[in-house]
Amino acid sequence: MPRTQVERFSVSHMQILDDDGNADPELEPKLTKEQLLEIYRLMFLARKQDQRMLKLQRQGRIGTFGPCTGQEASSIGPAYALGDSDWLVTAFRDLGARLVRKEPLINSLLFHNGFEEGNVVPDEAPNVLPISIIVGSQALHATGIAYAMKYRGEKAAALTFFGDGASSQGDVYEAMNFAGVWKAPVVFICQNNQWAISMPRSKQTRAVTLAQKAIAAGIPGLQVDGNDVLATYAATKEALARAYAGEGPTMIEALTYRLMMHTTADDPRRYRNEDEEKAAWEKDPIPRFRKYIERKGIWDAKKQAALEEEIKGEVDATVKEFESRKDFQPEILFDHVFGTKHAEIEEQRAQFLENLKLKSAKAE
Ligand SMILES: Cc1ncc(C[n+]2csc(CCOP(=O)(O)OP(=O)(O)O)c2C)c(N)n1
Ligand SMILES: [Mg+2]
Repeated sequence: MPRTQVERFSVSHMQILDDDGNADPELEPKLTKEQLLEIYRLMFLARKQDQRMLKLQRQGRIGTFGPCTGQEASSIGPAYALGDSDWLVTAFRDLGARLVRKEPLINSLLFHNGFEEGNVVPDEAPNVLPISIIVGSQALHATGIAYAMKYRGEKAAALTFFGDGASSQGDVYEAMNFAGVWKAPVVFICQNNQWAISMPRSKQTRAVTLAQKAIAAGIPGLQVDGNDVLATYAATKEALARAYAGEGPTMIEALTYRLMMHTTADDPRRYRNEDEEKAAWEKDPIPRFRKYIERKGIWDAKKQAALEEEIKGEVDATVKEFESRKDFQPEILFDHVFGTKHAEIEEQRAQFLENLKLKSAKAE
């Protein structure tokens, strides 16, 4: 019997802004001047907070964290596409996305100093899950949330981020596969930043793209220029429209680069060369988007100077507030496990508080 072709697949790539900040007029999303400036501000704020956190960590004033520098477009564009009823489910390098959803800036300092308060998302930050450190697990949470929303008949979606390394985890495939089967309204964003700690993309998988992993799950997959905030926004908007219409999940591979170290406990000079980093800095998403808004005539050097001043003030004030806080409650981690009180959790809380007392008595 001759072999017959039963299916054919392809993966497309989308880019809207070129390296010089020129947009393709046919693909350019319809964002107002205010929205464009808000996106730029958020990108700039995430960058400045990241830089400050690196200094604070080096001075021993906060703990380990994973810098997001270079990934502002792949994190902020998708989050900016969300509606208020949608959920954001992130890993540990998504400060930008969390700021879009109005998580207070101080949470990043609290969380990365080990205070559980940094995990508490206030009511004004709509539908944001705590940071997930377990690589890839958050994809399952997003599918679960999306399935629940579908079950309840809510017209909303869940957006989740994971890395190139996480794309090799079973959790991520299982999340995409189940979301496909259930037609759950999820948008999966794979931030392919070329590195998983010291593991380069070339050794991660022989797959030519990561977007093609969607094919095995039977869901649409697309690759976008992850340093082009218009492309990450537009691709996510499209995926969300499909999700709201009951057409199920989408996976987007956003090509970007981790410009800094994996975390502050890592030294990338031991495993990658400076030429590669230099080339990646040339593709920094922030100057590229700045050129775009300058070309539009809505941004200039004077506005930039004012923004830098304003953001410096905001970051300074946040650090000051963080360092003056003394009212931490280590046991609040037991407060949000279930929606209602649970006997076993309360028992654990009592034990935990008892142990804390013993520890501090020993220390005295
Ligand atoms: C299940 C699990 N395995 C290992 C780790 C340790 N770890 C933390 S980040 C990381 C690499 C993640 O790479 P990637 O998914 O590409 O995300 P990136 O750090 O580049 O944002 C590893 C192995 C972990 N946190 N969880
Ligand atoms: Mg990575």
